[in-house]
Amino acid sequence: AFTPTRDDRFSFGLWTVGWQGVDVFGGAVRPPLESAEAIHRLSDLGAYGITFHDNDVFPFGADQAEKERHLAPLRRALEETGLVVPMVTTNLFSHPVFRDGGFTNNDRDVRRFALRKAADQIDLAAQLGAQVFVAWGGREGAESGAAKDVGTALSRYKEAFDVLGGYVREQGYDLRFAIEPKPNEPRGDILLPTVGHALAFINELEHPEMVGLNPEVGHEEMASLNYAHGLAQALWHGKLFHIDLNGQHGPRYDQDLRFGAGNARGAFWTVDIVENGGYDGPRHFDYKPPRTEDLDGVWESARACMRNYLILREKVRAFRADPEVQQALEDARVDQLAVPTVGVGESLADLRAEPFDPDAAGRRGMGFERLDQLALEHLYGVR
Ligand code: 3MF
Ligand code: MG
Ligand code: MG
Ligand code: MG
Repeated sequence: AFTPTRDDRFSFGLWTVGWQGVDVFGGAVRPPLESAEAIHRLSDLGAYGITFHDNDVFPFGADQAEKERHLAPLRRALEETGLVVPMVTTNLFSHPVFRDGGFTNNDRDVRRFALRKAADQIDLAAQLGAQVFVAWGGREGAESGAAKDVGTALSRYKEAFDVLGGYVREQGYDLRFAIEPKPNEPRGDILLPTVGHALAFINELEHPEMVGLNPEVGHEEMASLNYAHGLAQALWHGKLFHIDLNGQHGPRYDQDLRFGAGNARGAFWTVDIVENGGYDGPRHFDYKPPRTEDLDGVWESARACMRNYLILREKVRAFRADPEVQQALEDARVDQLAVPTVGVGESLADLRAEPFDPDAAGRRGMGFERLDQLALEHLYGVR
């Protein structure tokens, strides 16, 4: 029952299953994974797409011929499997040249290089039919105070999106940008740390309609924020262009657990908003198979991301279809929130003239505990 099909539109970053386990305390625990192999395995498991950074596929500094040598097997695997590439992104964080970031590096020559590197990857995105270009500015930030003039850095950040957006328009590419917020790691503090910061930033761009968000579960939860609420607000602004699904236990390092592990209750509400909130993009996983795992464990965890999503989708559907839940929603007056507070033709004068007994209204309970218990019982599998 919980076997994914292409219609479920599950996608994975090549850097997820391809992560060799290099972390700050130790080196690789797994061999490198060829992109063609990853594509075939993910296809067999039921995914419909893959995503990648430029340097997940070809080395930093590769010339056109070397790029093509690495892209050829990827293109072939895509053809053989029918997998698509809904999103690509640029690595502006691994090479030492990006030690102080790309688009907001204090060094102007590095910023110019970062723009060229991103533009090259935009061309590839268009060639592969990707519709979303993710920008995770992991090295855009600081560890200390005076080192980064934040306002000026935001001006350069804006400049980057304006220039790259202009390029996409000039070329006539069907491509939109999605900013991926993260509060910290690898920088002590990263610019555009949350969904809210990024939403406000987008309003200052030359073409705000071209730029939206790619929120990640773990990144919002690292900031103790509610991911499902972040998605809901991004949707409300028409800005949910892409998502990074994974698992996280509270505010600590970026755990990148498989989806459904970590905050399971949060995952339930995440699936609820993804399924019912009007999002129609890929269900994209950005997780890391833990370092404990060999390659079998890698595929087990990739399978589990999709399986957990489908399990939760079934639970969410059962929750929404449950007549007792529908009654509890009504008792909780959730539907009444949709009624405008001031009626058509009314003014504040009408509200001022209205009789109201706050003490009586203050005695009304909201019934939310009953409603939430029903949700938990669906999640815990007893309903
Ligand atoms: C880091 C991330 C990134 C981004 C990726 C763009 C390496 O915490 O989440 O993964 O998701 O750069 O998609
Ligand atoms: Mg991440
Ligand atoms: Mg993460
Ligand atoms: Mg991510």
